[in-house]
Amino acid sequence: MTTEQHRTGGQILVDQLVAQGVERLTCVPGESYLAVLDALHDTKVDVIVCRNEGGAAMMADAYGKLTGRPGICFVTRGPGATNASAGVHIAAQDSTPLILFVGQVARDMREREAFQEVDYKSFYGDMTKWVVEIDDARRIPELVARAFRVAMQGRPGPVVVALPEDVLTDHAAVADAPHVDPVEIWPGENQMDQLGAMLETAERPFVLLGGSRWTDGARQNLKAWAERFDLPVATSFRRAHLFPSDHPNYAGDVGINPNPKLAARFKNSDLLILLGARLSEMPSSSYTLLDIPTPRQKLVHFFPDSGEIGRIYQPALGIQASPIAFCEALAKLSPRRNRTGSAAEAHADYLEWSEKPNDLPGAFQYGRAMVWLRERLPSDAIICNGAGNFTIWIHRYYRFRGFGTQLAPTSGSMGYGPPAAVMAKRQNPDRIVVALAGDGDFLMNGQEFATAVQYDIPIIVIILDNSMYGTIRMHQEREYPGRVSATQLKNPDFTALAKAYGGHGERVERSEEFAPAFERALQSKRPAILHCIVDPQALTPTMTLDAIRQRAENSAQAKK
Ligand SMILES: Cc1ncc(C[n+]2csc(CCOP(=O)(O)OP(=O)(O)O)c2C)c(N)n1
Repeated sequence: MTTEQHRTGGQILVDQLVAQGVERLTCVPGESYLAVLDALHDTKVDVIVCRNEGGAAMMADAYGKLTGRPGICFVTRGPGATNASAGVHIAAQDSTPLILFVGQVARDMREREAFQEVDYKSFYGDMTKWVVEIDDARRIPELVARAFRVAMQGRPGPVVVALPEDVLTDHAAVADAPHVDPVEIWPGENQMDQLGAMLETAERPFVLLGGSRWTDGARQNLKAWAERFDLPVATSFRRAHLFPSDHPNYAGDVGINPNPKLAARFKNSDLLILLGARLSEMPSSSYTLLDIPTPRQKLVHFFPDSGEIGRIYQPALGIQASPIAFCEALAKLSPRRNRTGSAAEAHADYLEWSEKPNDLPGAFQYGRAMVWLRERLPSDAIICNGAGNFTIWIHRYYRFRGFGTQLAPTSGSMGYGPPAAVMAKRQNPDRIVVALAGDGDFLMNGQEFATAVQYDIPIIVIILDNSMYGTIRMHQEREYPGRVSATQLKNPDFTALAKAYGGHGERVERSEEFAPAFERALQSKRPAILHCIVDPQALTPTMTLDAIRQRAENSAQAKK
């Protein structure tokens, strides 16, 4: 819609969102952007009002991950903006398109440290792709269209748009900007020929997928290519949904403490193809999997932004291309010799590693619950989580099959699961959406359970309660055995909390209680919490708390 009638800045802004196809957004209201809230009143945009800006921004990140279009989040100035930074940082490290609209003090008050004034360029400058403060209502269409493009184009990421209060109440006559789509970046033909030649001579090729800008179609093309060349394909930390785990070429998840056989296969490859992945600290086992700056194996790095190519690892062949484009180009590559790659062997290693969790101390076996979930949940169920040791079981024992089924921060931020689940279920009301959360993790953004109740969004939150910040306790026991400091938690009764919020709540103390409790949660058709009691000894799938402490004490003793 192009209109040049007089509108308020708030109306112009909301019309730009509608022009960009925004169907829903998240916010915590503030007096700094009332004119936007007023303009939203007359639209069909689904406005999800949240309880904390961190949760609101994480929901927007989840929208960006699910759709590839920017998640939109509105917050007020000052404390609203600083709270939201939790989600903005995730979007930055996870390469998620997101636009955070922030209220700002009126133009004539700037630079006085007016009420809740923040200099957004310096606060957000290092964490985002672009920060802009719109100081003329007539420029809203231009700058909002650019914000969408910047958020999606190249390597996606967050953009912050600051809105001085009086710009939003100003009137202007200005035309709307057109709908924008990110430019696809195509690999050159000679680059694809070079890749083809490298594949012909490679004996131990290995493919690692990661990053954003993927689509189901890109994944299909990639699968067909991997099958033709018999390539083992692994996924990067928290990107497991980029390849079906039940596919015979799937080699597993290169995350924290990967399968040693997978790490060895990775290291011993002679041709390593990174598709969309950055291979940052977590998936590279703290930068030990690949030599820096020159890997021993021939490295081919596809990435949608040339700024990332050769940033850490100097590739033999760098190709700037977006996943849709490069996967389409892969369709043209066919093997010229009969290949007997190592895909089947890699998949067998993966199955062996991920099949059966060990039993650990405690009446509730989290590992068994995870295996039950992987068998019970349909392939399109969406699994969300934040950070903590409880996620190790998800990465290792759950099998992500459908595209877009994993919503988890590669940035390792706690508190992501519940808000991400709210957005995932709002977007996909017919799919099962489960958030797994540690007891510490849940209370980082557990307030968004109220949002699920408010909008009748029946997510299921599974809380793994071991009465501590377990991950940090694990590190503490390794570095300072027996000196427990600031890692113990006294938790609320999460079942009662779920009920107090207006949801369904159940306590699970024994393994056999889990399945029926999950089914009842599903049948309740209400937001639900399953409060699962985990023995503090069950700290990792392979080592108890005591064993970790003992090992650290022994090695300290040996050093004396
Ligand atoms: C926002 C944020 N704050 C702090 C941390 C550091 N941190 C990583 S894991 C963790 C503990 C998680 O505890 P919990 O959720 O109870 O899960 P557990 O490790 O016990 O399974 C902490 C504090 C973080 N990753 N993110």
